[in-house]
Amino acid sequence: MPTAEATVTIVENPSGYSLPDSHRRYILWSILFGFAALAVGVFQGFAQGLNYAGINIFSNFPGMRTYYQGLTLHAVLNVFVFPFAAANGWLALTVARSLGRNLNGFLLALSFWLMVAGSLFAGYIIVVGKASVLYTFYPPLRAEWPFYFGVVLLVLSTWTISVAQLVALAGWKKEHPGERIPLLAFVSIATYVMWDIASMGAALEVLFLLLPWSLNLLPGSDPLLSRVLFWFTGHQIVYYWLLPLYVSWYTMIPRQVGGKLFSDTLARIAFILFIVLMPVGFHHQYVDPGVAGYFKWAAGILTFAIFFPSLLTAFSVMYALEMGGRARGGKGMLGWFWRIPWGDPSVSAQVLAMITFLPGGITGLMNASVDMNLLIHNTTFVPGHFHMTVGSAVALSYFGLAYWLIPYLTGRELWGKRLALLQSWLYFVGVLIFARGEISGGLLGMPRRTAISMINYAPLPGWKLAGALTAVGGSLMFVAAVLFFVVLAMTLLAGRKTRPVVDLPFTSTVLGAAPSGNQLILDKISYWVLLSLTLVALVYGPFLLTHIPPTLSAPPFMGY
Ligand code: HEM
Ligand SMILES: [Cu+2]
Repeated sequence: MPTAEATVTIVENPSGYSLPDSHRRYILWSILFGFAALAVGVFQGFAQGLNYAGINIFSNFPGMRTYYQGLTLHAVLNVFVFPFAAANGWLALTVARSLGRNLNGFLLALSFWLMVAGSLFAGYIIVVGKASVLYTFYPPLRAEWPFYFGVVLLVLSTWTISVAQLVALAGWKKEHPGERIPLLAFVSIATYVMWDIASMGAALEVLFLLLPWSLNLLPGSDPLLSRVLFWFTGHQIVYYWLLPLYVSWYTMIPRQVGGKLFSDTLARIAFILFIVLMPVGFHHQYVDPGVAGYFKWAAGILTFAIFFPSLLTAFSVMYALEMGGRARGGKGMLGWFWRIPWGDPSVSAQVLAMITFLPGGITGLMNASVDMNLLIHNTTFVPGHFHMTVGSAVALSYFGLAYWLIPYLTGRELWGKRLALLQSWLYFVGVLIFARGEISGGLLGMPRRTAISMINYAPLPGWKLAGALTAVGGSLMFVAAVLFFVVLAMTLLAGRKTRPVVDLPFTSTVLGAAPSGNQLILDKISYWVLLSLTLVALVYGPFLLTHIPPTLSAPPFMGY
């Protein structure tokens, strides 16, 4: 095993960094705000799971008019507000800590309030039943303007954090000419830079097509162009959900399990690939008319390329887990696995999330295959897949992250460690049962986005078992999520005060970054952005050139 120590640290100045209280507060509030959104979202999820077993409880929720209203709320809260707010807090902290340099306090505050305002606008109009357009908001379905306005504010909130990060990086570079960017800052900033490019599609769609349309300033909508712009963002958003947890898996988990990160360079390359391999959104449109086969194949191939950085990640993480397990006495091919610190709820939640991510990733490859996709498109296979990715790899990892991060940010010890452990296992078992139900149902044609408890046609044989498993697994996930919120609330209210606060658990590296030579190019983020934009132009340019100007002729539909 190579033993060369890292030549460049994961963080600048590993000793003595202090986070001003006002910054700490905004970071904490941002993360808590995300969890609060999730708390509301999982109630809807519970109702949706039961729906697939033919049990209708959502009609009894106060103010709930249709199944779609709840489904919109579930997804907007769970995949927009929750991951945006949590990432804003988490990756603001990692950049500040790793550069040893505080982010701009005004921008931190601005980002938080934009998040709150955006959630209020979008949340209000969904709750009053005037924006049941699902989180994909495809025209000609039309929401009232506060929905689109809210979405704009949510995205602006994330861009504000990105600006704050880049300003801090520029300041750091001035004081450290020619030095490598500390790894933790690099991966955190790369995540946001990736998202800055990725969010352009939806930003253009909402600002120039949907928002003016909802204000009756445009004669109609262009469904095809809107879908193309949406999925440009809609694919890559999954990495904006996921990479903040990769930051934890690469730079924190190795330390937490008693191992080390294998290679600084490999980690940087993985994040760079996520920036470069941007334009694959067409793989969500395999069955869309109006998109030529060329685009679909280009997206299909690039999608398989994007699996490569995921394999790099799997390798790095397993290396660290094995190293940690062996250091704790694990022997043989797999004996180390049982020796990683399973008693630490932060570790157990995140490792269980990683395990769930394996079938999550594999089912993703199935979605991405042109021919397989025809079988499973718009069936429950799809939510089966993504509750193992965003619903677990992301959500369950955030639970694990919270188990040390909330004590770090509040100076209060984690309350109910055993409950936290139980919670992570329950969620893990729940999601596997849930996904088994959804996936098997999907293969039998069980439709997603359907109030199946209210249909007036007979379900196909096989849907019954699939639906029951969905409901049982979903209910376990729901209970587990509630337990998480109990642990979180009790930690905030009743956790024992511990001062002094310890540092972030960042890892050291087996193979560190080279301080000079070819590798310096890895840190030139602008090069990778340029490469990414070139690919985007190649894949999306021909479509846009033939499609623009848009045909704004579809009349609005508001049948909810
Ligand atoms: C208690 C845990 C949860 C349960 C029981 C649950 C259940 C469900 C079910 C049954 C559906 C499919 C509804 C349909 O197609 O008609 C669904 C959709 C969805 N869920 Fe969850 N979910 C949970 C947590 C989560 C989490 C943690 C996330 C993300 C972080 C998430 C994100 C989504 C999204 C994006 C959709 C798609 C909505 C759409 O098709 O428009 N869910 N959920
Ligand atoms: Cu995708």
